[in-house]
Amino acid sequence: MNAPLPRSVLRDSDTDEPQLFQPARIGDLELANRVVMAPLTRSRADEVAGDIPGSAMNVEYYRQRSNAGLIISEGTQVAPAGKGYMATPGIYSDAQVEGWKPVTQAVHEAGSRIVAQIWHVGRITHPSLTGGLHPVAPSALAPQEVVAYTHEGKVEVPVPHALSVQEIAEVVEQFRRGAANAMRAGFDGVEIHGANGYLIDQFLRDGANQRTDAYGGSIENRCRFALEVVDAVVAEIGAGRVGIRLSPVTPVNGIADSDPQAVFGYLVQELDKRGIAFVHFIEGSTGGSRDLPGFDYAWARSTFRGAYIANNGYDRDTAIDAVASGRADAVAFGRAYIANPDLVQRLKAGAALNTPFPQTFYTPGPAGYIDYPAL
Ligand code: 8OZ
Repeated sequence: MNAPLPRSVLRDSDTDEPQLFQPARIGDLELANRVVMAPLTRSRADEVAGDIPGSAMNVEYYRQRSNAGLIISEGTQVAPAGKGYMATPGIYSDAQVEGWKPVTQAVHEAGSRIVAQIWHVGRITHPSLTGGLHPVAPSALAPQEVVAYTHEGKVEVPVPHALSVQEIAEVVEQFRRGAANAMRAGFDGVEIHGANGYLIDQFLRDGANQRTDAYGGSIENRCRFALEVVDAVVAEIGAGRVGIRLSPVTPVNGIADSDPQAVFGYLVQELDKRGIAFVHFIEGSTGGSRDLPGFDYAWARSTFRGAYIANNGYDRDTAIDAVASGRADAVAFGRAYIANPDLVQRLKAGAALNTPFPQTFYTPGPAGYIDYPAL
């Protein structure tokens, strides 16, 4: 796994190309360039067979995008209860591991690297998506104004079950097993999904976590679950193959917090101590404004000694500048990668980008998935 890149890919950095397009090392991973494909839920796994990825269409989608130095897979649930949307792939069953293998193989054959985004949605789901399992969360608080998209249409999410300490340990174990499975499936590592109001984020925030035990209250206690997940995953696969995605100020999925700088400031310092490969920051509001106040990303960049992957609303010029100026080690593109399978070639050439079609982001089938044209 992660054999040295061929010389043709790992060039000397003596070209006049922007650094964004030059090789880099992130943790244990050697990347051909610093363009990252962000994790993107596409809802095209085989749900009937058991949330299994790896259809010919899934393989082709990732193969087309293997120009990225690093691909972060779509969110992949570590357990049935961690699923919150239709047809998202899992990483807990042997069949799912087998399903991922042709995906990781195709990406490696194209000279790219791929980590699995391991995910638990917590309270952002409904029993009709989890095989009847009730949603779980740090506290029995329903998120405000959140609906689940099910086969029966939009439904309100129920008040979740507050996890017991024993159940928290079981979820940590599910993340650990997800990381082990990711390595068995040929991934180069994992990104822990700590963003966007899902289970880890729910523990971090005082708007969702009102526990009075060791997992709630103080900032240290609210960060405990996230750090136990990180520690378990690091123990399983090594710190050099582990990253985490965070969205300190994103208000989605009913998440709210009184002091993101304090919570994420502590968390970043603890992540730094653990020597993980990267932190992946959604700067501002996921998919929206970058100008939301509340967290100092430059501070995080200078505090965390691993790689800093920047995300949210970057274009060619701002991405080139972020890496050239040292504000980021790499830049992740989400919607641009949905619509532009050859994004790196287009960015290098300064070519126009295709327009993404939101109406096919989460629909089954190849339309809007593998049929966006390359240059
Ligand atoms: C869009 C649709 C479904 C899921 C996230 C995993 O917000 C997601 C997601 C995004 O991180």
